[in-house]
Amino acid sequence: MKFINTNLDFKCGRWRNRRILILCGSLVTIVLLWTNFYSSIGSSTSDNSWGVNLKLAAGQREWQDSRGMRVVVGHYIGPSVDNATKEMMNKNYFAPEQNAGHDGRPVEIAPKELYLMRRLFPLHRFNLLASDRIPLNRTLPDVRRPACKTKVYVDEESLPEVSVIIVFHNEAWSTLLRTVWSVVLRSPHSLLSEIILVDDASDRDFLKEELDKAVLELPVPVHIIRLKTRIGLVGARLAGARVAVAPVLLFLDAHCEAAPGFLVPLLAHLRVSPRSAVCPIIDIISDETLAYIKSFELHWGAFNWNLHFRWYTLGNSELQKRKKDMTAPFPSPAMAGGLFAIMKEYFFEVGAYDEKMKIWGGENLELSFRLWQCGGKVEIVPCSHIGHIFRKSSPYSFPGGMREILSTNLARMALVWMDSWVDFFFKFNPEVGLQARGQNITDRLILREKLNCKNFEWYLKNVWPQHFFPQDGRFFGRIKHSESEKCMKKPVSKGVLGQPMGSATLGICLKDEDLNGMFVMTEEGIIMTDESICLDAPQKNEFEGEKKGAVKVMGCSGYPRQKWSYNEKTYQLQHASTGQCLDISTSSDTSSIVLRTCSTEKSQHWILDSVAWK
Ligand code: UD2
Ligand code: MN
Repeated sequence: MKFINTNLDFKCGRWRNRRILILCGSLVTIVLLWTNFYSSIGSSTSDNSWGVNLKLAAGQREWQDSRGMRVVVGHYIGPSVDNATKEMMNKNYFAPEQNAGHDGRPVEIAPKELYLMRRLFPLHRFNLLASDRIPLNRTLPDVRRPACKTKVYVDEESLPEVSVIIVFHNEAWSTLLRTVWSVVLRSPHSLLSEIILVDDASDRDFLKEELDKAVLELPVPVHIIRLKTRIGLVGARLAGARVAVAPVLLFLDAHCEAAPGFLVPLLAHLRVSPRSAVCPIIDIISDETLAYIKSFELHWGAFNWNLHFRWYTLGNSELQKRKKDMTAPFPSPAMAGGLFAIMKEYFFEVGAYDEKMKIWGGENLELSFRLWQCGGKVEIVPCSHIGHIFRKSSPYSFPGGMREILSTNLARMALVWMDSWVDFFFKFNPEVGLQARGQNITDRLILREKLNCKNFEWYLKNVWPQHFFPQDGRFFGRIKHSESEKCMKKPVSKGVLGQPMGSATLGICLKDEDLNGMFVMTEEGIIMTDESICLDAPQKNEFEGEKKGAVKVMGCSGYPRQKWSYNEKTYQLQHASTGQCLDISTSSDTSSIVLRTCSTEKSQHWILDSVAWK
């Protein structure tokens, strides 16, 4: 797996590390772990935050990455605001200090204020005290690649204008208004028609008249739409989109900060690619310190077997394509969901959103599948950067129950777009399958028909050929070591991307309904499993010393060292680039998997034990 050098410089020291970003500053050390961000439905083993820190909170799990760095991944514990009084919730704590958070730097909280900081944190599940110190117009580092800074866009003045749509439910004053100000301060005003704020039935006092007054100070038209009852982000975004006057819609979460030069590259790309949802690189605003942190650029968005959104490193073939022009927009199988621009006319033509998706979740994959399958695209524009506060848990309520809502949204999306793979999804996530019963998806199926959309098999094959889902012609099931009757097992420790990584080992064979025990073998001989991890062994010339013959499980790269072939007669699994066979190590008690010269030894017998996936 390849990691990029992110060259962070926050003035308090320079750190270059290929695998982790360590942010200096007195308060925290942050290990960035790009993972998914929403709850694993029905599973307590979910790992689902975007940004990660080192403090363990209730309901969080912890792993060591392969270098022993501790990483913590939270999950959606919401709802509720722990012990917050009504008075606390309704108070606006905004009290900016001139240079706080200047240039995207972390905010330091004095020891005597730590108590207050901790009291306020649960209100929004980010450091409200820090956010409320930072002026609305703080400066940010220009994190773009040098080639992006000098890139010339033809006919910039004649780009289509944009309506920016920001939906919120009980957002903090400082983050909401900093989102708005960052857009205003960093956009050419000739291209910015309006900003539409859609209040999804917030109940905080300061989001009423006080907000009405505050937006009057802005030098561009800002409209506020107030929804009477809470409907969730899909309904709220639609309410904004319907009244937008500009040809382009730009959706943003309510806790973003647009970075220098973010707008023109998005609009310029829509001009050449009008049937596309174009996404910026989403940088990280730390939930602990509010520092602005440049994020990885060599990733694209997709999802795992449980349909949780994930960032994965680009494989070798995509990297080669991107290397030709690192400023060029590139396709992505899926979008994160919150930050994208799209032509208004096309957005409605392609079916906008599924209005029956309530509150939060699932709409990002639904839109991504629909775009790709119905002749459109999802693309990432690497010259556009916008920061977002990634939280480890959701601060607001999910009326009707979080699991029910998420399961319903995901079930609707899968039923409409995923064809045979809906069976795979429901089979291994029965609680989502349960929620699928009684869903009326007729409207969406008519839309799919009307738009003459392609099927999910086409999507997987063409948009995401590196996918690790089962499909016809691929083996799916357990890989069993015949002599010991044990099965190949995924390592529990996680690497920087949140993907399991480490030595390949054997463990007890898991049941048919347990996805953790399943592997896929492709026709090309790649042995892979959930989270885009592959069975990997070094090339011959790398075989030296103690690591001799070590077989690992790590991020799929597309390199020959991850190719294997299975001989049905001899039961051997042979490594393509070394010609050696998969065996187990007798010296260790953990039954690790190794490569050895192929022989007639029974310890080299493996059974590909198929499990039905649909
Ligand atoms: C991500 C997306 C988010 C959305 C979500 C899946 C990014 C950066 N964020 O989660 O946009 O696609 O995945 O649904 O890609 N909100 C309402 N009403 C509600 C709930 C939320 O208006 O009932 C607002 C909320 O105030 C925020 C936006 O919707 O401005 C997104 O919610 P989030 O920030 O909790 O979602 P996030 O970033 O975890
Ligand atoms: Mn968000």
